[in-house]
Amino acid sequence: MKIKNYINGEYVNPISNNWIENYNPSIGEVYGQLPDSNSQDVEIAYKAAETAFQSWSETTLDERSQILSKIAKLIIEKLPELAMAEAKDNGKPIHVAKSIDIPRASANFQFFANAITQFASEAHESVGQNAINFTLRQPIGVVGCISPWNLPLYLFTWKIAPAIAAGNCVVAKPSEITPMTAYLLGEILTEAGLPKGVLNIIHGLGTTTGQAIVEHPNIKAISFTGGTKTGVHIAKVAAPMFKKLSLELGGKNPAIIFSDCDYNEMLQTTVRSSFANQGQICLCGSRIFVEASIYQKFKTDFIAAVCKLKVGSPFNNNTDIGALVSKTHLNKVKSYVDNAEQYGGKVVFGGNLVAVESSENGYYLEPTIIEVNDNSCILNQEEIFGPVVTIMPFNEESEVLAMANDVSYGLSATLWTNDLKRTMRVSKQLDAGIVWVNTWLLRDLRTPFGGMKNSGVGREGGLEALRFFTEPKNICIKYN
Ligand code: TXE
Repeated sequence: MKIKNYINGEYVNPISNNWIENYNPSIGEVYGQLPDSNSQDVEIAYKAAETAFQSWSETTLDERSQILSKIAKLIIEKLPELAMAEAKDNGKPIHVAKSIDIPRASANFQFFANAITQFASEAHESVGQNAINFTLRQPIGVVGCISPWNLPLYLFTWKIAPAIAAGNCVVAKPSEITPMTAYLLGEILTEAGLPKGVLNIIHGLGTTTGQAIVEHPNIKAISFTGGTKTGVHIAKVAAPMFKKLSLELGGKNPAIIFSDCDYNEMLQTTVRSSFANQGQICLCGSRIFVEASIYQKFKTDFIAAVCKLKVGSPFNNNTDIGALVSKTHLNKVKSYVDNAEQYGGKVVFGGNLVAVESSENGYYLEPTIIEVNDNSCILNQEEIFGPVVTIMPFNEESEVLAMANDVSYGLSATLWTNDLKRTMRVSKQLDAGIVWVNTWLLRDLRTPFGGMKNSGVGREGGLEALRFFTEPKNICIKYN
């Protein structure tokens, strides 16, 4: 199975005719190839986007909205095929792809199909000066969207939908580790009648294809989701060209549990916030702080609940934890577990590789709980990004706040308490772009999404995304 680039509305081979192997992580085997695109392919994609821009930027909002809605509908029509492709490419349980990833990809298009019809800008009357100012929000031109492997179609569409809704043309690159659903999206774009060149999907490595997009002098904005190290690199390359940048990077999110919370709901949700998608979500709560008075009970109950999670093939409907995305990633995650003791932690549950029947070479790891007693340890400071969490007791609100914030990241935080005053006090002081109180990953697509500190710059979602993908121009008109 050969994946191709989607440029100017056509599937094409890479110029070099070089290919990269694509793995099925659930069995640890190569099952296809994807283009190893270079800067020439990026240039062709750029040219197609540039050519399409004038006409696309002048389409009516209604027309754009209808095409985006059509894409959303077609994604739902092809849900079984897309979910199967996502599970095979990424290792996630197929029921998760069916109920979360693919519906959300569709929702991203539908949301921005609606949002663009409601997008408005400001006007300012210069009182006493006989002048009126208004802000014209124009599309930027050709923009670059680069996405990661953990939620492949979900995060890819979260960028490209607002970009095209706002009237831009796009050169987009999905992760080379999970290219399949972005490839399949090409057919949907054609079927929905998206004009040629508006969205070009190009495959390849980050260091070549991704780098060529970021380096391209006429691609004027980059929306990136991925690792913090890559984000730092992209920021350095883009800064001298003054590109607009939206960077959604890693997280090391605290889950703070006070004894007055609704215990059962907290327990159930904490299992999910720890291990959903094999723990490979930047929003997972990977540092769990529990008030000392309920710590021992929590530890016992949490272990008992996690013990019930089934590690298995993504294609079994009763699988809770599928395969990790790649061998390299599995090795990275496992090395934290293997070195847990040296890092000051104690594995209290899990930690072993799992040999799944008839998929013995797949990349499976038990959900793992590590008890720590010092927030400054590596296990609490570095993003592990797998089915591994740490647990630790605390005594005081001020103490847990200090620990929650004592980390280089600032993406999200989860707070469990029924005390309203504490909710506000703690939420205001947390270094996080998103705080969930008594819930986790409850998403409203209108809200700003993104992080502080090393978790990135800029916000996606709702009007924030449409503002990012447009250039504000103030027009001042004097009258007598
Ligand atoms: O991500 P990369 P990796 C974290 C997680 C993980 C670590 C590394 O901790 O272990 O990052 O993962 C493209 N110019 N997250 O190495 O490399 C790349 O091709 C332009 C958190 O897999 O950042 C892919 O499309 N693009 C994260 C995308 O960047 C480049 C989700 C992301 O890959 C590039 C994933 C370059 N020089 C990992 N180098 C989250 N925030 O959710 C790479 N890319």
